[in-house]
Amino acid sequence: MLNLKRIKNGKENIEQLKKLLADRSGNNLEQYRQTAHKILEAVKLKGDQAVLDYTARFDQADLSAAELEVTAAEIEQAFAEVEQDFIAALKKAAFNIEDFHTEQKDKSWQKQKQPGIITGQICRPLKRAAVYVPGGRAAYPSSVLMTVIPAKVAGVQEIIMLTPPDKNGKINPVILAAASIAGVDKIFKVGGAQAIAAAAYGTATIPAVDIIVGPGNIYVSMAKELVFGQVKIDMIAGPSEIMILAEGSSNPAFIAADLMSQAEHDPLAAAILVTDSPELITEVEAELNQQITLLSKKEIIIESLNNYGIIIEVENQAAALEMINLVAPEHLELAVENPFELLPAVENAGSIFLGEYTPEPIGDYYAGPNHVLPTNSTARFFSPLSVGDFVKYSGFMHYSKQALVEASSDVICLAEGEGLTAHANSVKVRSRNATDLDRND
Ligand code: HSO
Ligand code: ZN
Repeated sequence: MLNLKRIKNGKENIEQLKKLLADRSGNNLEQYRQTAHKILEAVKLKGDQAVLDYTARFDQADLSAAELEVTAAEIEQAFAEVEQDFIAALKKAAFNIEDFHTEQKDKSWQKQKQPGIITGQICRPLKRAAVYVPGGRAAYPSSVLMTVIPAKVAGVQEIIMLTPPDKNGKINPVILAAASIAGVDKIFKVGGAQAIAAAAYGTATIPAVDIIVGPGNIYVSMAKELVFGQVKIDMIAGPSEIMILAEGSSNPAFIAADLMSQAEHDPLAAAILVTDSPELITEVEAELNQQITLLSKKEIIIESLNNYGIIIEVENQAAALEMINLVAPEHLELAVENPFELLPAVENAGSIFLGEYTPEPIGDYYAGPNHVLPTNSTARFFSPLSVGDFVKYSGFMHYSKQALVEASSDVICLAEGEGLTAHANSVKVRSRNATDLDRND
């Protein structure tokens, strides 16, 4: 039933594999981009009215502007509808995520390089952030925690959430509960490109923000790309990926289970095993076929594994690590006995899971590191969502009169070298005045 692709160590095979993974995002995006553009323009022009019209058309929810914002009563009602155990688990996860992200906080600093010269950097939170939460199948309360908590830790003053309503104008109660636990300030019932437009440009009801984060469908992704520059955005996430490095002594049941844990997200998700043990490969394949019978998302997993399930057989661990760095997977499990020994050799991976008892889902939900991660080989240069995404920096400097005089000949030389005599003059008028230093120093 399951038929994963088998490839052998070799650069040309890896290039082919990377192409297979990259092609998952599809090539014909132009028509989505155009639709997103049309929606952005309409919301820019007509504000709330356009938001309400699109919500009626795409979500079949008839709302007035006054009904766009979720009320305190609706949140209270949501808590009443969600299981107590689920709330308690969300709170524990939120605690771990906050604890982890607190370590990421950056500080402002200044230093006196020499008498009369101070340089420094101010780190400030962005004022307003919007977190997008998709509706339907991909509405994950864990993603609410992962996107809101870093903003909170950064000190963002106002965090709004945007999420599409169902046709009765309701929001999934677990999403509301997670938003409240994470500390969202306002929640608006709007989804799709119209939500991104509202947050980028602002409407009478929805405030314009400085950054929009969170995954969404293709229209949301296109809209985010189009408003980039008007506001900041996080990366555009593609279908999920997991890569597992295993050895002969690894437990095949664990590996099969973890490959399928990511495959269940999306028929386009990719699951890759890399190992130097042919015996393990046979055992993992047997486990996959056995375990799948028990899983509720069988169809998705089968489609995903048959198209993007890949087993790479390598000669040794060094070759496996080379493959990993070439693929730059979103999630990497080092399901080996001494994972910490291999860690320094991992250059490209979004999130790394060390040891057989650290399955990927512990990171999806609970351990603390962020699960909004770079996909599609972009872990080569992108990072997980972090507190750093919600802050900005200003540099600053101070020169005393004497320090400026001392630097003046260099600066004048550089300015004149660029042909910018007004720049040179701005230094000259001061150093000329300052030659009589004992006057007021
Ligand atoms: N593995 C997904 C995140 C997620 N998993 C949410 C379960 N819920 C992308 O990192
Ligand atoms: Zn997941």
